[in-house]
Amino acid sequence: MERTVRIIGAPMDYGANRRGVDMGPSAIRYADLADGLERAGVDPVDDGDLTMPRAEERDPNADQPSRGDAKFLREIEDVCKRVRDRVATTLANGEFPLVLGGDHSVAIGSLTGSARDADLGVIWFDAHADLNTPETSPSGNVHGMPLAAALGRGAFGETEWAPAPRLRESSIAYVGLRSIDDRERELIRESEITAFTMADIDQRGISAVVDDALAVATDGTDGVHVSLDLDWLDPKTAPGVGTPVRGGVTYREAHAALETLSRRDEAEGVLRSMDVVEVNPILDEGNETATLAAELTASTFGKRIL
Ligand code: B3U
Ligand code: MN
Ligand code: MN
Repeated sequence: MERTVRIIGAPMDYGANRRGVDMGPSAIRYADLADGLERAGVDPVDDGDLTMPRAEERDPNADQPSRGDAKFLREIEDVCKRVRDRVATTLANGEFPLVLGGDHSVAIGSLTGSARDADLGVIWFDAHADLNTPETSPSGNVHGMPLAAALGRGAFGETEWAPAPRLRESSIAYVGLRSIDDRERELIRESEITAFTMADIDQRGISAVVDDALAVATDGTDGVHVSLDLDWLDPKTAPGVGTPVRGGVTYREAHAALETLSRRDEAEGVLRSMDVVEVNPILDEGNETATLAAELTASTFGKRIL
């Protein structure tokens, strides 16, 4: 039986420092996502977009955490709870949830939903570590905090909605880090998270690194969540992102990484949920970043050259 992939659009930009990522779901759909998924051999079902007020209509500081700074926290909580419930329901129905962001704070919803009824492994493809808490964040932007939120770190630990019930640090692997804040560096070192930086990819090659990330995320877990932040790629290949950082993975490395996941999934069914985030069509050139996002997603579900 074909696998059903349920597309959940979350056009939210409350967590980013620049407007525009709210158009990400439209741009990725426009780039033939559904067609790519069909070619990959899965059955895409589009749930449409969650509705949410525009950021301009809201006060970013209406609801502040118990400590530190986190903008639009009330709005992000509202969206992430809905993403969480959609993701959990999709999984309960035996389908695969694919969340389209939106800024990376939607991952709080994907992670809490996917880790509701399963011990969850995570592979985090990103230039950034997204491990700031409201107390350590240099910006107050929640897209720099989703992993900390899902781990219940700092002020997030006092909320009922942010911590993911069955997510352990030791089941999380970063791939491709290259922009880490000083405080985050300490947090990563003190944590049990496994971090593969761009230097690891340079030295060992992308496939070996992804194999190791898979080993971390599958060890003692029931399934793996893939979080794909498009700023993981080099800005020459993916210019349409809010916070580009030079020195990212190439087009070929990105495809090789996701095909490595796909091959393992084909053999053992390890993948459970995915989000694709931080596509900013305003900053893009000819929708190329959204097109790349759609292609990489198709690769993850098994689309091959031959
Ligand atoms: N670490 C910085 C910058 C950042 C994180 N994620 C993105 N940018 N996209 C922060 O603001 O937390
Ligand atoms: Mn991110
Ligand atoms: Mn990033």
